[in-house]
Amino acid sequence: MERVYIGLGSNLAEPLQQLRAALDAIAQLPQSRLQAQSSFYISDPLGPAVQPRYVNAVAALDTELEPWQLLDALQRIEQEQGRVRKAERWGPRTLDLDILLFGERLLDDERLTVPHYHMHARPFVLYPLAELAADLQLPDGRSLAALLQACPFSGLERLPQ
Ligand code: A4P
Ligand code: MG
Repeated sequence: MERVYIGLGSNLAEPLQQLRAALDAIAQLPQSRLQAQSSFYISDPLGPAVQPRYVNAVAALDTELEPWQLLDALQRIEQEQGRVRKAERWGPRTLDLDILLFGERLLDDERLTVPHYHMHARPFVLYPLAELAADLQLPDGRSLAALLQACPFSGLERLPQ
């Protein structure tokens, strides 16, 4: 079993329900056990686009799946409930599932970059992650605590459980 952290995000079509449904689907994954989920956090969209606010969360999963199998499974979940997209190109998303960390692995191929390339400076990733693993060390040796110190909580709103 390896410990995986998955980042969840949605800003369309009842984001909270999207994340809850995604967590249910993740809990059903084969050879895997959903161990914990963070609170839900609301934040303004990162990036230039004008779009609704996001709801984000992080899940901790123990799995025997290989990273590429897990990515396939997460993309299936995105498609099943999420990515009913219109023609619009840079629009908001119903569901985004990112593999943040996969055990101690460092991966970089055409499908998968782990640790996720955006996680180090995003409050809506780091703060929910810290709820689940405050003492976490990243495979590159950096501590989550150090990343948090450089990443103010500002703009995040934590929803009550
Ligand atoms: N891919 C590579 N590495 C990974 C990984 N570690 N986990 C590849 C998952 N996928 C990975 O993904 C595109 C490709 O990335 C996949 O086919 C996979 O092979 P995608 O989900 O279709 O694309 P995306 O999510 O639109 O792109 P990206 O760059 O992940 O978007 P971002 O940067 O995550 O932006 N603001 C707030 N407040 N909260 C948010 O959650 N999210 C975004 C999305 C923008 N602003 C936001 C939020
Ligand atoms: Mg993504």
